[in-house]
Amino acid sequence: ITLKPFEADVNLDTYDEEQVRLMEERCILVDPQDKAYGEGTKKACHLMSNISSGLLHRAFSVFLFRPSDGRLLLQRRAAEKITFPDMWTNTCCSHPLSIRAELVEENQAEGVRAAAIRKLPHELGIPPEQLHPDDFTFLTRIHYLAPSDGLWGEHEIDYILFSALDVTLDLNYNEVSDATYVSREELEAMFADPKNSFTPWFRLIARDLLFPWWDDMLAKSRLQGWDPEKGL
Ligand code: DMA
Ligand code: MN
Repeated sequence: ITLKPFEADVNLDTYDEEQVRLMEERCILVDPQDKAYGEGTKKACHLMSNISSGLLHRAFSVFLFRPSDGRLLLQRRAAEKITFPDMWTNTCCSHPLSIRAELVEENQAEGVRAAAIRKLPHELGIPPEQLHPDDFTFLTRIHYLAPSDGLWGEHEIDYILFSALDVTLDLNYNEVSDATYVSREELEAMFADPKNSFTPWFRLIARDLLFPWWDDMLAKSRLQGWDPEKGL
């Protein structure tokens, strides 16, 4: 047999059929300076054998807050997910694909914001008409590596997007088993309970970045007059 570059001969038969299909998506390969240089399948990008050789791709993490009370929307990843199943995490994470609309780096990461608007309906069933690119603020990028199990892991330049937006939910249970809005105190109580497990990137962002931004947002007169365009 001949293997495509980076493809390992990994048997996916034991995994969920739909999640295996999604492993054929084309992710954007980047260097550590986030310069895009090519594409690789989602499967190739998430194999630890490739990650250990330095393979890195572009991703995004959405943090969506409810304007009425400033609570953050969390999701619990479905048992069907191949990487990091059953873990609680931020509102929505995925990858911009190697397609023209999602490769656009200008205009405050336009391509990544387009990818977020594609995935929020897919994972959480948010009607697309409730989502507009201008409602998402690109805050920063983080570079991180985290193993999931022996075989799979993450190695990404992750774009962090914030939004304060009223949405309706209709969960895709192949992606998400539960979703809940939490205050800062409720999130800290969840972190303190050993029965809950969390994705490594959400723990990292919560530890280093989330709370000051969240506090800032709440402080700006309980979200009144907060303008996502102006950032935080
Ligand atoms: C990948 O998320 C992105 C980050 C920031 C870890 P994911 O595994 O939920 O991707 P997808 O929803 O496309 O499976
Ligand atoms: Mn990834």
